[in-house]
Amino acid sequence: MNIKKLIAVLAVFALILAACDAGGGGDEETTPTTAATDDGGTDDGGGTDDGGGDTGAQTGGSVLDEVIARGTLNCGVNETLPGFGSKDEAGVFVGFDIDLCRAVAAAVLGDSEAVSYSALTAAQRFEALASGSIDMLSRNTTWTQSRDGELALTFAPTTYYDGQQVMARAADGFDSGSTLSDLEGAVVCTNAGTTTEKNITEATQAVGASITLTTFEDFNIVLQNFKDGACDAVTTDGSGLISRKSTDEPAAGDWVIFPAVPISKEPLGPGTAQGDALWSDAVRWTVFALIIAEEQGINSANVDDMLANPPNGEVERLLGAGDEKQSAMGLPADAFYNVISQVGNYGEIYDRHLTPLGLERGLNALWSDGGLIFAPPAR
Ligand SMILES: N[C@@H](CCC(=O)N[C@@H](CS)C(=O)NCC(=O)O)C(=O)O
Repeated sequence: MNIKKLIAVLAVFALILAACDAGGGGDEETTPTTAATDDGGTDDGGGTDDGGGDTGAQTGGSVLDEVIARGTLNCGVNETLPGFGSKDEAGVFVGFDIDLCRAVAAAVLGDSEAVSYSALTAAQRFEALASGSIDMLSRNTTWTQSRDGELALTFAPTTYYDGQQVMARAADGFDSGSTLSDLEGAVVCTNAGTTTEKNITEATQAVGASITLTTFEDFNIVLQNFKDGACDAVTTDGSGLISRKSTDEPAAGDWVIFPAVPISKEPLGPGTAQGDALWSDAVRWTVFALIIAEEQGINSANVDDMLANPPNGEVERLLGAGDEKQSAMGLPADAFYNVISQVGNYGEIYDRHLTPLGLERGLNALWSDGGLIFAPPAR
């Protein structure tokens, strides 16, 4: 373990103690630490470095080297969120966030199956990253300032733009037009260690509604309490509510999601431990490659044709031919060919896991279709 990782681990333990003292288990209300060992501002998702061997932050080797030497990517994921991260009947991890782990393994190792998954609750996820027990986190995690700073993460580009909503029972008089004011006197439940806890407290206070907020570590327990009637409402990312409504609602129409306009911004995406620019660039550019592939119309079915007859220079470079840019990042030249052929492009991943839940592209459409999904050029 290099010195930066050690500092980060100690800082996270201090944060966990502080959170326990506060009795909330949340990560947002902790005190600043000196853990930040950033690489100079490349974690803005905007790609301010040139990808040309930005190894200045490395002192004891990059996680990129560790993953290559190990031959397996350790990825921290969710197992309770169908569509994003869960296990299928055969016990295999599947979902949108799972495919992001698979894409990074394909880019770095040439094998999307070379992933060892760790199922983590929200409260466990940041310690797992700081301790080095996982190489990357891909678990419906919101990019926030305190997670960048106090918790020393580096976020990859946002892969799903979300917002927090509330779900309650139609039988209690709630409908899709309900507002936060209608929660007056309600017991509202969510899981600990999330952005959700603070958002709902601030948002209900702002409209003068008095609620009782109850948190549990595991979202399964949150839902069980909701089903048992101990919670009048549950709140989390809108996508999480839609996911669990699709699997847990007793009968169609029993549960309603409101308010119509989400109460927060929840940009979700993968994260890595701060201070390892080479590794965070590898994860970042894997996400960008998924997006550029969709922009360019490259998918898992036509990628061989695209490589044989690239329609333009960007496709040629992205797939590892011509003046490719992957080698200068410590990746194989064909890293993104492997990603697209084995996992597909961003739109394929979205359609495979999220479209079946009824989640429309909306904000998560490509920028060229009026959405927010954008990547810098592969040049
Ligand atoms: N995006 C929010 C919330 C993430 C979160 O943990 N959401 C819940 C509800 S969708 C969840 O994934 N629960 C699964 C679990 O607790 O295992 C954050 O990063 O704090």
